[in-house]
Amino acid sequence: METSIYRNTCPRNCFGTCSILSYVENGKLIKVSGDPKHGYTQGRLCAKGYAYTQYVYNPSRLKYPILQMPRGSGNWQRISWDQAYTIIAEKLLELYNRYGSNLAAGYNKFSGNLGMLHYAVEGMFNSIGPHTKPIGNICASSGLQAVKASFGHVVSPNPEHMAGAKLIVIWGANPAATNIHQMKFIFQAKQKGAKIVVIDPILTETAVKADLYIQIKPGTDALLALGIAKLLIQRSCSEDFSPGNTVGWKKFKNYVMTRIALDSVCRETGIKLEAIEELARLYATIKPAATWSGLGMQRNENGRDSIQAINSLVAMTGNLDIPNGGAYFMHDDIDDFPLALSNHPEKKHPYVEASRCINNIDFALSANNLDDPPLKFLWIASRSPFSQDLNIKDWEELFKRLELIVTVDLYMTKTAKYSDLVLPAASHFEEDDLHVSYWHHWLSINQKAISPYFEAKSDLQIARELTRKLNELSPGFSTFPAELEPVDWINKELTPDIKDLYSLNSYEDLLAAPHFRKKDYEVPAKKERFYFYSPDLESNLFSRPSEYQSDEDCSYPFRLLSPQSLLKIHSQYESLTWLNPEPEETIVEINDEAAFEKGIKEGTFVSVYNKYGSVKAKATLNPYLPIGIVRVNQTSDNSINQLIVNHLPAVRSQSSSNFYDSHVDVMRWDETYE
Ligand SMILES: Nc1nc2c(c(=O)[nH]1)N[C@H]1C(S)=C(S)[C@@H](COP(=O)(O)OP(=O)(O)OC[C@H]3O[C@@H](n4cnc5c(=O)[nH]c(N)nc54)[C@H](O)[C@@H]3O)O[C@H]1N2
Ligand SMILES: Nc1nc2c(c(=O)[nH]1)N[C@H]1C(S)=C(S)[C@@H](COP(=O)(O)OP(=O)(O)OC[C@H]3O[C@@H](n4cnc5c(=O)[nH]c(N)nc54)[C@H](O)[C@@H]3O)O[C@H]1N2
Ligand code: SF4
Ligand SMILES: [Mo]
Repeated sequence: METSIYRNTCPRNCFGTCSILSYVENGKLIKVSGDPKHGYTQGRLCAKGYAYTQYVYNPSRLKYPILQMPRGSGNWQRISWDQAYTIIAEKLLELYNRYGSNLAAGYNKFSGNLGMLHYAVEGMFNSIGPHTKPIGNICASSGLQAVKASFGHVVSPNPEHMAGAKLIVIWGANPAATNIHQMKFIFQAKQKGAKIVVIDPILTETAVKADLYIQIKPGTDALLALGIAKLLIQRSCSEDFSPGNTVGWKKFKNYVMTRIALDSVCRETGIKLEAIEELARLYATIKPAATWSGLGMQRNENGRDSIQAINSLVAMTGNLDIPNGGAYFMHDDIDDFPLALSNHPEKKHPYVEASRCINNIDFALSANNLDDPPLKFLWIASRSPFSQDLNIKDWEELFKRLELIVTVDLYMTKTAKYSDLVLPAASHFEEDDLHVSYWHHWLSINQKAISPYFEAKSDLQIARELTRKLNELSPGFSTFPAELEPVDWINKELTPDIKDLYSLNSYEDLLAAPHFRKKDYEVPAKKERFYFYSPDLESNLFSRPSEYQSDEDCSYPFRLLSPQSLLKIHSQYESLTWLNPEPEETIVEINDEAAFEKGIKEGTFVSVYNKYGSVKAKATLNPYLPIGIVRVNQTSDNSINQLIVNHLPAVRSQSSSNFYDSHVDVMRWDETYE
């Protein structure tokens, strides 16, 4: 039997953006493997990647458009695509007539598929004119702001060069779970004698591989970095540092020397002076040092300060502009591209000038506050807010107000279950796309390798077909160029500049191999201008729960951390038995002494609760966890996010969502009243 091989790209919100070789026989995907031509992933996938054949043919995948009447009843009825488009188009037209514009219609989209053609959702909404538009990045804004404040723009060195570092300091990232390809480069460095340091409140899978593990109280990394800076200055280790092309060194130095007291650093961070001195010694004596600020560190109120302070430490140790050194976070190579779908011009409206933007960090609350006109129609794609967002009660309230909720997904998520209409999305093997990473610097193609599963369609195909229906019912309603094929959109991204940047002659080159961005990353920050961190004198760098939470919110004894886990991507992959053989349970890890005091034993059911609600979970005791912290996994149906409430005002729109700033208590389930 003949086997055809295609190039795909894993589209998940993950550092790897792995290039995949897909083996197809008789129109069926029979196997996937890593693409050896990809310089970063070097022919490997993670376990989730290798499970893609099960993901594609999983019987629980959505097959047809379905309509639920009434919403939340579980009474689903299969309908045709034409019926689905008619319901949606008639509602959009009716709302336009009722309110005089499309502002009552909006969408919420995040990170299910990061391919460039998935901006079809944005393009489709732009094409109907001003609407209600989500902005902001709940995952990474604080860190991106910090990197911009330090460098003036977003920069992150080539991660392959970490293999040549002699010291690797990982703050608040857990690559052994979240970025397994990076572990290869970390181990290569280690084999050559590099020292690895991990700073994390949890003894993670990465931390156990470190030479030095520093257990820090969440939210206090800025203080630790400044404490180290003080030691370096006191010991004249930074004397040969030349401020050169930097701004604010004197002010920073003065701040550190006058405002940072090492005894309070130890007290607030929970770290012994010996450990702080040891890290200072490593920074002072080993070069090049690669420093990595993880996304986990910026899910609290101090995230931005932490990353800026750490970047300053990197600069003062002379590690910015040397090969194999540098400050890692993530980059924005994607902004080199025209992003033709996302930037498809908004259709002009006679008097409404532009779309109404609401910030994703508080999407549901902001949407509930809209009244002129209220939000009545919501399109959800690549997103499951009921399991992944915070402030879930606001989502419940919003759903009550909406007249039509359409969710496009591959699986029946918790959010889909509360929707009126659910449309089956194609998997990445069933569509064409183009991908860049936010971590490495490779561009790769995603080829359509198989026909869509049952009646599934790509987000782009849905945009094209809905456009036709809208224009059939109301000519000219949408300006979306429905006639363009996926390859046309890919070619729009491959401008002469992009072809030059990635050494491409044409689209076809990408069918042969992923291409590397040729801009030189050898020297990470290349004598960049650098702005030293100078917190204003009033700023409070101590571990503080969000100032936007009440004292009562913070009165519960355990800080709730719920970072990512190895065999899942957020709420995805729960039903893949190759990865998760048992039905996914909510697990709470608790320090054994803290558990003993509460009469909680290994494996018993407990209630994790605060004033916002309670989640039933199975307890597991972890003697390495600090007494004041519990760790809970992210699950789809019984999501711990029900307990995460944190309203940031609009002025804080540049922040990530503070997923790790909430507090809870835990009690035995048999002691609860339920
Ligand atoms: N397998 C898998 N991989 C993934 C994902 C997934 O769901 N599964 N998700 C992807 C996405 S979207 C993201 S954003 C990334 C995130 O990946 P990472 O950057 O690794 O971030 P997290 O997993 O959120 O958290 C990393 C660590 O930060 C620690 N931490 C929490 N608060 C603090 C603090 O105040 N200071 C310090 N020093 N550490 C702290 C946590 O204990 C945790 O161990 O992973 C991506 N990769
Ligand atoms: N408690 C807690 N909550 C968190 C975090 C945490 O650390 N702790 N991390 C946060 C972070 S870092 C992130 S990035 C967010 C992630 O938040 P989301 O982006 O909402 O997370 P996912 O679970 O990945 O959900 C994406 C959905 O998109 C669907 N999908 C996949 N491909 C496609 C496609 O091609 N088209 C369409 N229409 N849908 C598709 C998937 O099936 C899935 O249901 O979660 C945040 N929530
Ligand atoms: S989940 Fe991440 S590491 Fe795994 S295959 Fe996809 S991009 Fe690669
Ligand atoms: Mo994320």
